[in-house]
Amino acid sequence: MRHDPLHPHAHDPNLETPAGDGRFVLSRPGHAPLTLTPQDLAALPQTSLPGCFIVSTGHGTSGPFTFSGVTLRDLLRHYLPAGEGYAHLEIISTDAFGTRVWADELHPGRDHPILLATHRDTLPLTRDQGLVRLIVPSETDDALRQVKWISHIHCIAP
Ligand SMILES: Nc1nc2c(c(=O)[nH]1)N[C@H]1C(S)=C(S)[C@@H](COP(=O)(O)O)O[C@H]1N2
Ligand SMILES: [Mo]
Repeated sequence: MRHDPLHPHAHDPNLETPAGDGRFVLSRPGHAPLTLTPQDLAALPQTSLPGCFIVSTGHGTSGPFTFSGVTLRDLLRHYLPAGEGYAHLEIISTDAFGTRVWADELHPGRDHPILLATHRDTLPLTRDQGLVRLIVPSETDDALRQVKWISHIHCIAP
């Protein structure tokens, strides 16, 4: 199979915090890209996920943390015009890491939603902690989907 840079099998976490202020670009098929800030996220419905662990094969497990922010589902409900579908999302970071999130992972029946976290244990995420970080509670192996320093979210058309 072709190597997919957004689906690595192993990865050493980047220890060098990239520059940035947490703003990221949301691109949607057929629309102009939008630049969003942590302040924009604060205006959307907030969700808290207690009991999150970051499980790194390289440097051990940290947590439990309560991450809070906006679910990806609520973000898309707000910014994607009603009825517009997408097949999956590419979540890309400033340091060119990332993951894919499939539309069915955002199904409302899921009890552990995927979160765009802006806070950890009620405090804003620091730059070292990722500023805006994807939290995928179902990923408990090697933290490969817990993407820090989000810079782009691309909605990919079906
Ligand atoms: N942007 C970005 N996010 C990333 C990584 C990375 O290199 N860049 N590494 C991942 C891996 S492999 C691990 S183990 C965790 C480390 O997260 P921590 O610093 O909170 O322990 O971040 C994940 N998210
Ligand atoms: Mo990791």
